[in-house]
Amino acid sequence: MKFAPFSILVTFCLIVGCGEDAKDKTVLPAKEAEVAIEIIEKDGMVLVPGQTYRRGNEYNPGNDKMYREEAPPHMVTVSGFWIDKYEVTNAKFKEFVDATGYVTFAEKSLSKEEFPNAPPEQMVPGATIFSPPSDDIDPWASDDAWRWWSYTAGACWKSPEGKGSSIKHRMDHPVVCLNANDAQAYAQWAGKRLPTEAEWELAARGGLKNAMFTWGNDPKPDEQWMANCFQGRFPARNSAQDGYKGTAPVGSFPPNGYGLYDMAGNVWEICSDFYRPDYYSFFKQEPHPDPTGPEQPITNDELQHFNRHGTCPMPMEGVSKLTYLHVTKGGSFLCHWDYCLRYRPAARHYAEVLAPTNHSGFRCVRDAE
Ligand SMILES: [Ca+2]
Ligand SMILES: [Ca+2]
Repeated sequence: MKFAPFSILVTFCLIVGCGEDAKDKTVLPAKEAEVAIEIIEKDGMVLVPGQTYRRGNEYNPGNDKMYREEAPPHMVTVSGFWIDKYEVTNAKFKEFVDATGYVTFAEKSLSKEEFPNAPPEQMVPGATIFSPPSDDIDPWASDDAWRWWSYTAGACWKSPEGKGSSIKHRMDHPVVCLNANDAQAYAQWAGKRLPTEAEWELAARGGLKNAMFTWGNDPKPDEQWMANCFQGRFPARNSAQDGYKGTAPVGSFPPNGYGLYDMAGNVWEICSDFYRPDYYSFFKQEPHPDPTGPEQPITNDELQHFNRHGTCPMPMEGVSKLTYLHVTKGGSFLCHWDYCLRYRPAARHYAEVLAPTNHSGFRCVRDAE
């Protein structure tokens, strides 16, 4: 594998699925919300009432559509909160930058302290960008995700594909190429905060109980794509049957039961919790009130272990013993039915503070009074 300054955030979706036409027999029938949901909206945010719900999924090795890190399911209680109706857009993030002069992580040169082994040419500002090969490859043939990701000099929120790219015609698309600290800085400026994983999943479920998707259990009801994801052969052949090869303008797909858009697909959404794949196995008290994630980031030794299961990045040599992974939820325009069926409320993934990418963004929440 070629050297890259970042640890491999993109072992990404190596736990894989079954044939295109397979329907999962273990999926429960979707229950429609038992009570009609009254959508309460204010200032671009929607109120999610406090409640107890079943978070996560059973992991069944015969069920390739649900992944190990989602198990075991457990009951959590979440206090009421307001959540942004849409992912934060480029336009909104620009307002923040214009008002504050904030400089994101991807716009700064890398430090020798953080990347002691990186060659000088890779110490320049940039981000990790989806760069598919020109010909079909077998994504399962190796765990080297650098076959479709590359560290791209000059890539940042306002040039999401690197030098020469622009957001000029994408102001209503979700902002990308940020890390959790950038997202938190925006949230603070906006008088909000990042959601916890428990809040985010509850909001994504949209009032449905145990449904596989934010809209129910049918992957494509009435032959309609319900989320911006990846169709075709991952990673080289993106047929974009849903209309979008990359990000879509926020709100391009139907909302869920709470009136929230893009809680499935478009971009992954960074949460405040640190990520570890075995976090759900720690829950002994049910329902657990307002869980906020592991107290500490994951260590490099733990990453060595979990990486074998494909649910964590490779640890970086010579860097801090801690790796700052934050939970991301909801999947992105790169999630594929066969390859990474993570545009589901229970699905979990991670974003590295040291490795912003062009398929991760965020939205904010605020406590309900
Ligand atoms: Ca798409
Ligand atoms: Ca999303």
